[in-house]
Amino acid sequence: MRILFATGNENKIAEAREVFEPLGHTVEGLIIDGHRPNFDEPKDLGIEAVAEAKISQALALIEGSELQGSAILVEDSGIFLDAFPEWPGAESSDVERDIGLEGIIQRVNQSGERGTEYRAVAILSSENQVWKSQGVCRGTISNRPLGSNGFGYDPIFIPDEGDGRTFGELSNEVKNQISHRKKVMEGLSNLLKSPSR
Ligand code: ITT
Repeated sequence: MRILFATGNENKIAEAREVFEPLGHTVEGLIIDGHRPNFDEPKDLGIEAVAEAKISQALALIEGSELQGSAILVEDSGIFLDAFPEWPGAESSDVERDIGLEGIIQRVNQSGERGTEYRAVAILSSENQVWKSQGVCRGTISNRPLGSNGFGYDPIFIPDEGDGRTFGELSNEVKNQISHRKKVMEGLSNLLKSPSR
């Protein structure tokens, strides 16, 4: 299946490829009139609502074009700090921009609670069928940013399933074995393989 991923984040595309390509699918960014489309995101309603909003807008955009009927993938994700329920969540990229990773570490230090998780919701739609999946990756927030691999919060995220290093320090290969994105994309690929399809 040729999957068009409606995202402006190249890292997400690379991570989705790692899961889908070994299964014989291709993944590329959705481009309309030469541009990655921008979507209205109801961030106050959470990542699942944002993913739902992205898929309906993406499907509306390709209706009537030569892309109609293509497999469209969307994903919304964020980091959730145990100390602050549902925060930053769907606002993760805005909060990262506004207070930075140091600002996050400061708040975590003040709270004394270092537990956290990445969550992702992905939706795939093809030929009037829709599949939805969720992925979670538990971890703790480090005392300082370490490493430059990955993106976003990776330099301060120490996955429980790792060896004590941050995702920023671990290779993309290791991240892609245990991350929320790996889990959410694997969930979708399992649904695609299931006999009910
Ligand atoms: P699209 O909406 O265009 O797909 P985006 O980067 O804006 O791309 P989101 O709205 O889903 O993506 O926001 C995800 C944010 O959550 C991202 O910018 C990071 O701040 C954080 N995040 C999610 N997954 C992450 C990961 O694997 N590593 C590091 N940070 C991540």
